[in-house]
Amino acid sequence: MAEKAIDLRSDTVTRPSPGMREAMASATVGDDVFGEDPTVNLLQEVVARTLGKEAALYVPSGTMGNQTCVKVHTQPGDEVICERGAHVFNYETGGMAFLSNVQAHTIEGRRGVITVEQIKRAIRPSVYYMPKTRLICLENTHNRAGGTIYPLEVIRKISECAKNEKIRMHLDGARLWNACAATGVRPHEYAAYFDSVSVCLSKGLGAPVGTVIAGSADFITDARHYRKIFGGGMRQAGILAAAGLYALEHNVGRLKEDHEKAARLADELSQVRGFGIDRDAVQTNIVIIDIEKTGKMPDDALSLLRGRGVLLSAGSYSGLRAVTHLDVSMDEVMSAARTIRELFG
Ligand code: TLP
Repeated sequence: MAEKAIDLRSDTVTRPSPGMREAMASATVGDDVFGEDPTVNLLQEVVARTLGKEAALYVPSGTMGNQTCVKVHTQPGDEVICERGAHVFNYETGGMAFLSNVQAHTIEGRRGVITVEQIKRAIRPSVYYMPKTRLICLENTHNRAGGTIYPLEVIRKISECAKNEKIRMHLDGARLWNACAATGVRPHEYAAYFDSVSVCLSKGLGAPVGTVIAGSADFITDARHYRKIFGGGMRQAGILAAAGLYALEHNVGRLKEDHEKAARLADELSQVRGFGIDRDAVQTNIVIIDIEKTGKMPDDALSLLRGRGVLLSAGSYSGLRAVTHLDVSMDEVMSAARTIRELFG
């Protein structure tokens, strides 16, 4: 393998920069289970304000963020509507069933986007022998669809329908920052249509740990209760929250660079024979490559690439995923593209 691998497996692989580490080392801390960590409190205030919500809560991971929100919104036996490729359904180890005893009602979207018409058809009539449709979870950007952006107008229509039907709305906004960077829509404009929002600091923003969930003050009171039950009550967490504050201050403005890298990578790889790339789905920092026509299995392709110092991850049943982030330069991305073209072209 080459000396330093070019790691495009995920934007979660970034390491804290010297500036971020300094901010962490000098953070003022207290016991956050007592609500006494000033840095955690500040992070929560900043994110609540950014999302236009009354309150926010710092949790260790995106998974805990989503699962805590699902738990607060639902009762056992309820049904949660989400897209078929949703992270909350596919990659959270069955957490909705395990922790909240709810079932998912999945709908196949187009590039991860489900419409209000599809949702209307999925909402259960209120008949005693059917589950109650309690929650709609949307994901923006949509990871598995390739970092695609949810159009604000579609969200508005879904939210109007949800209000009429008294169904709650949750946003898995692990990469909401990318959607905002690409569209110019502000975080609070997206968040306004949701009862709860989960945003990650440890993806494109480069913090080592952390997610913040936001909602009404009452919602966050309940969420704090479940965070503790789920083992997410941390003590001097300000050390970590400081990285989140640093990330919000320094790393939001540069996300467009990651999008440019993904676009260039997609352009290069679209020329490889047998590679299927839905170029219109490359809207932010993720490129999904369907390799079925190359006759190679994803695992074999991944280990071939690994041998040449390029790390990708499995993107879908027949595909690979490349994610750009702040720890890979445009030059490295182009070098990875050359290697991939050499191996498969
Ligand atoms: N996604 C990870 C993997 O789990 C697939 C990645 O490498 O992209 N929501 C979305 C949309 C996510 O993409 C992720 C992480 C999460 C939630 C969960 O976040 P963590 O990993 O912090 O639990």
